[in-house]
Amino acid sequence: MLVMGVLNLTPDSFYDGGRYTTTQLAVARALEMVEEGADIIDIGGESSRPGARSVSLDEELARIVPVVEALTSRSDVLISVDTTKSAVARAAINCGATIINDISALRFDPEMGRVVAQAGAYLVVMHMQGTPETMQQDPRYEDPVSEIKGYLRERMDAAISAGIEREHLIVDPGIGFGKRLTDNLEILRKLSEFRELGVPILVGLSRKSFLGEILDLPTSERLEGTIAANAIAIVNGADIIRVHDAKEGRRTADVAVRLRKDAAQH
Ligand code: 9MG
Repeated sequence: MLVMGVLNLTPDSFYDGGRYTTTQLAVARALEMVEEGADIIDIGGESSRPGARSVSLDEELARIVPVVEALTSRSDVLISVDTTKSAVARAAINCGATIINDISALRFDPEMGRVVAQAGAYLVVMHMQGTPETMQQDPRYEDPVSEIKGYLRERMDAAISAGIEREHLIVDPGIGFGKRLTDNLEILRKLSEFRELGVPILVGLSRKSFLGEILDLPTSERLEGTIAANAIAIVNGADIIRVHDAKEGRRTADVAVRLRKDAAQH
């Protein structure tokens, strides 16, 4: 069970945007999350929030590369880079990243599959209905879990055709990416069905708006909701949780994994 700590180097991400404005602040936060129990640091330079400003290649490189370089020189933690651009992925891999978290699942950049394959890196294949601009415009599913599984199977096949090893794939149902509250709840309830895909399952629930809808609280007040949802996700089969709060994520994971093992023995 792995904990992936979120590090957004963006001015406009929905929770931690604007906090890590220098390489020094960003690396300090990454090292703090490692101390708190994060196994992976997921570094992002472009917000995927609906309506977020798109970022040029040069700007994204300038945000990501110095932090990946500095973190690699200070820690052995696994580094993931949250990008849809193959040039950013290539540069990040060249300075030590081993996981590419591509929310478009290779749809936005035709070179991405080849770059990940040639480097022997890992790829997170996430489901999103549409694009970050359109995804929350009246999303609809007849059967969310089977439609999302079908999409993930198709994108896994695209990754394998590009030369990425099946063993290097991680799937993610993309909580909040083109989903209503009811869809997000159904995905969490039936998460174990994604086991059929035969690769690890990552979920990102941390402080997301579906928790705000349930609690009627802003992002700053969604930690307890995040902990509850992550515990359920782990009991239902998640292998990696993506969190802003690494200490709480680690403790949630340790308890939920123990509960999952205990339930399997009885
Ligand atoms: C970048 N990003 C924001 N939310 C995410 C989620 O749920 N999963 C993944 N893989 N990436 C995410």
